[in-house]
Amino acid sequence: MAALTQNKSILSWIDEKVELVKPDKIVWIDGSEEQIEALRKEACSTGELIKLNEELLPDCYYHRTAVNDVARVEDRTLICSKKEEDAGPTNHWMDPEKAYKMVYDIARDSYKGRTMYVIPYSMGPIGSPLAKAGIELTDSIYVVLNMCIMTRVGKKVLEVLGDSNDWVRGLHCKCDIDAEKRWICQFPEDNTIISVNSGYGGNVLLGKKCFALRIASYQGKNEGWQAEHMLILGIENPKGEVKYICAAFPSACGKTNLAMLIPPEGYRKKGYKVWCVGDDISWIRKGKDGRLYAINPENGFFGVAPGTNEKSNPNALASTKKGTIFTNVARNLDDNTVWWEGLDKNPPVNAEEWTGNKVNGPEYKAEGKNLAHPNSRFTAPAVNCPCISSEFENPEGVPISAFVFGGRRAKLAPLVYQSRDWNHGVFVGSIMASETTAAAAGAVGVVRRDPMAMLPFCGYNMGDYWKHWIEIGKTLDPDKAPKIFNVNWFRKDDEGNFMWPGFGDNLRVLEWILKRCDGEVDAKETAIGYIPYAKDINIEGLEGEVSLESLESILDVDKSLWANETDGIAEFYQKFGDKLPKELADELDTLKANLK
Ligand code: GTP
Ligand code: SPV
Ligand code: MN
Repeated sequence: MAALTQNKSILSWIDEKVELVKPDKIVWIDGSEEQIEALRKEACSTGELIKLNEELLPDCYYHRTAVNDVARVEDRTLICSKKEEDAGPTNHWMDPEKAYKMVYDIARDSYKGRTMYVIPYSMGPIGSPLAKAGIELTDSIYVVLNMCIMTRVGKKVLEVLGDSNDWVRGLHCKCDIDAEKRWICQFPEDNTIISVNSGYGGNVLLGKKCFALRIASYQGKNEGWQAEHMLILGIENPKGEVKYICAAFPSACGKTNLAMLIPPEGYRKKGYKVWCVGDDISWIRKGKDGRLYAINPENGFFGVAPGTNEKSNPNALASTKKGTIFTNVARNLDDNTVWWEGLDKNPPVNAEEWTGNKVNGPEYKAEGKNLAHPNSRFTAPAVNCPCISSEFENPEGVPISAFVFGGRRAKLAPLVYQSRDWNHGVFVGSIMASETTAAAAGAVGVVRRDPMAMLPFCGYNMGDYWKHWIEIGKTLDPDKAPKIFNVNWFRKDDEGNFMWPGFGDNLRVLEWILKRCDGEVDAKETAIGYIPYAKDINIEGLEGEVSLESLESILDVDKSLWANETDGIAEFYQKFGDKLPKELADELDTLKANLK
């Protein structure tokens, strides 16, 4: 098939890779509906995809990954900078020369008998000053179809790119899905990503975590902008004014849910609305007016299925009703639809669990087993979302009023607190910790440090990344800089129950955050920052779920627990040696002094 571009840097790079992997043929993805439809048909004919009920779920497909390949693999995800120090103590590093040799040896000849798909894609609205292009080569139709939902794909991307060399190289080879030979390598200094032996989302949709976070965070450091693991939502008040918040939570800790929340009834009646700009990644840059602006570089949602239902996230559920690919959920064989834990209380009787075995759903559940994998996902077009923001395609992005950090902490972290200023806010982000989830392979529920929710996604030394945050702050007029907060929807009581209802009710906390940004409400100064007075969080309509006393207890700052925490922070900080910005060391000293 003829190439879709004359760009020499692209053509010569593809030639090299063709020589390496030896495909039978090459197909350029032009972004046309006809081509996409033909690929869906082909994938169905080989069993790679299963077409779902056309009436109930039009244009929706089902896919299963290998059972050993259901999540990101952090210990096989490498940052291959020339110097180990540039990857830093929180990344797995390999010398680039050694890494290229290792993955090329695995990739060599691996496309024999297969097709090479060339996907030109844009992260961000095509032509936006904040957007960037990439080319992904893959031997998987599933990857092509997911990329066509998650990014802007096709000819137009190449037209806008022209002869430029500023694009990210991505080579994905399924190989044999051998977990022992699975590697996800980022070469930030070469704008290159190579992924072998996986077929799971974050490992193979190279525009997402690999480019839009790992490579882009490195680019942002050099070019004066930021790539963050943050959702973007707009909150419209009854006067019709919209303010935007970016929030960073670790994987499977509530970004998609917060980004699309439905306001509680009392708020809806007053005229509050929430608009979703993005659910996972933000690219952020200072605008002409001196404020920070964010775009969502993605074009779809790769969301966690379990727990998504009509009550928790109706907008996400609605987004999955057409043109969606479901991965590793369960199938209802009676009507050829999908099911997952937390969708409803009726697991299908005639079911196929996520690995493909036919089971009786209710009986299977009674044995305590899951029908869907805990990290099963939907890939849904952003345009499907009923609350998608009118600014979603705005090439300039939206102005940010607040940054919110948050994690899953059963104890310690209060429902919400505000930092004293920018540098203290950077400190608050840097000391984030959260219980691990099924989004990455490994143990679940273990508390680990996850600064800015970027632990698995920062493409360079985290100490330099913190410095970059501090430097950005210096360029901002304090009146225009976003205010920085921390939230925790996951505090538990001694019986292990969540103390805060979460989901739509999180708007009650966001309202306090916006009031703080506008200087409309007082707060209590504590050792860790500003905490709301309980009376200032609106709990009207939450009768029976949250009392003023229980609210007070989730807002509580336990000094002895926090004193313990400072030991953990100090130990973590120590890993960074002289890469730790002095500003953060000073903030830690201040916190310790405040806790005395
Ligand atoms: P990634 O796509 O992996 O980056 O995840 P995410 O941060 O978008 O997480 P998501 O919104 O998909 O939520 C993950 C899980 O957290 C789901 O099972 C949700 O039901 C649960 N969850 C989300 N928000 C809340 C909340 O406010 N309270 C509680 N208790 N659970 C929540
Ligand atoms: C995450 O794990 O944070 C995700 C899913 O958003 S993945 O694309 O697999 O990274
Ligand atoms: Mn994510």
